[in-house]
Amino acid sequence: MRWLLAALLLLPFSFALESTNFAGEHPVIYGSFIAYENNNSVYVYNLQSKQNTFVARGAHPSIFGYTLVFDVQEVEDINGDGDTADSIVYYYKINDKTLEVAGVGRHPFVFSNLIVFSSKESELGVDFSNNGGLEDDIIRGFDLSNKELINFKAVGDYPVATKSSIAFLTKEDQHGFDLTADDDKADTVLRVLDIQTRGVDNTRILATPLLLSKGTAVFSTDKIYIFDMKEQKVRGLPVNGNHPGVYEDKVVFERDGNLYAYDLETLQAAPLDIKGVEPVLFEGTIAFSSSESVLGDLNGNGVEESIIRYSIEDFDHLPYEDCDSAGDSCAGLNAKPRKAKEKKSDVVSGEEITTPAEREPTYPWYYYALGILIAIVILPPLSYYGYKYYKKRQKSFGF
Ligand SMILES: [Ca+2]
Ligand SMILES: [Ca+2]
Ligand SMILES: [Ca+2]
Ligand SMILES: [Ca+2]
Repeated sequence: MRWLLAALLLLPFSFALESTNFAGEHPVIYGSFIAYENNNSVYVYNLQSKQNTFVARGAHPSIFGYTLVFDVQEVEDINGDGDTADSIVYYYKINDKTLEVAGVGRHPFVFSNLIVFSSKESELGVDFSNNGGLEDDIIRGFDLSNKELINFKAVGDYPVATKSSIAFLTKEDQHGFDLTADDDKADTVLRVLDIQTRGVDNTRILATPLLLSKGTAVFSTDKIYIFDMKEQKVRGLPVNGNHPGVYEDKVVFERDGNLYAYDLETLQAAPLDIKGVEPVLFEGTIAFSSSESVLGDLNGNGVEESIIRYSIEDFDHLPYEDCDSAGDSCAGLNAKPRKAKEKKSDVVSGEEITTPAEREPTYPWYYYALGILIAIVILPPLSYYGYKYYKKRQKSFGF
């Protein structure tokens, strides 16, 4: 009977750590497609067919559905304006293999039918920030449904978008205002534009470029933050890490060359036992890049590169822990949540920052009773087979 239970527990998931064997960096993932950059070119890898496709020269890929967008610095005059000085935003339809120009700009992000990106005032010939110079970055868009360019006229860069709003980073010295009210113009601040009204909200939050999925954005300033696009609220997680990626209630990130998962429901972290950097997540698949300087020649070509790899994980059943005691496998990640209040300078007044340490449980007693009951029934077989699987997996990957 036990083998049957084990089979049933493992049936819905097929775990696998895989290498594409292709060199690359900065992966992004959507569905069964991983797009990435290598040697100033953009590629797309199909996880199902294992087919790797060269798309074009370019960088900074973003993917949604069958639409892949990226930017490229001109070598020849792509937009036909008589110079070779522009950065061009391309969009590529993976199913049709068509490549077209969205406009002059950089750092594109695609969501549904909208591509957002930034353009230099000098590329548009207008001083939108009214500071006498044409050096500033302006948020623009391209509507894929009618092929129209949209100028959102907001000073900023690194936009990400949902159906209703665009979040982006504004440098105070470009905008000309002390957005954080701390008597300097040296900060980079997260602002949010309402696509319908074109109104811009200043969140006063200091941020780095965001990764966004399903309305939740993440960024890291060593400590990891999540930003709710709708509520415009930031929440600091009690872990330190780099390059967080998010999908629904799971966050993945990198620390010291190792990959971790974080559960936003239980507020716990789990090591993935995988060497890699720049993780991104879609459903149960994490894509990342792994250095051969750490793992050896993964693709056996005699050249030391970074290789695009991915792993299909059961993110709901990882060995999550609080990271607050020395015995925890994630102990070193602790961002000392109790000190979060003193770190208010990170997130300026007016913004709510909730740390797990301050959170009160809000469930009625019978949730706990039910939880204990479920634990009594399910935990012994689950931990038995979970541990066996975990050991087996450790063995099979060898690190
Ligand atoms: Ca040109
Ligand atoms: Ca200007
Ligand atoms: Ca300031
Ligand atoms: Ca190699």
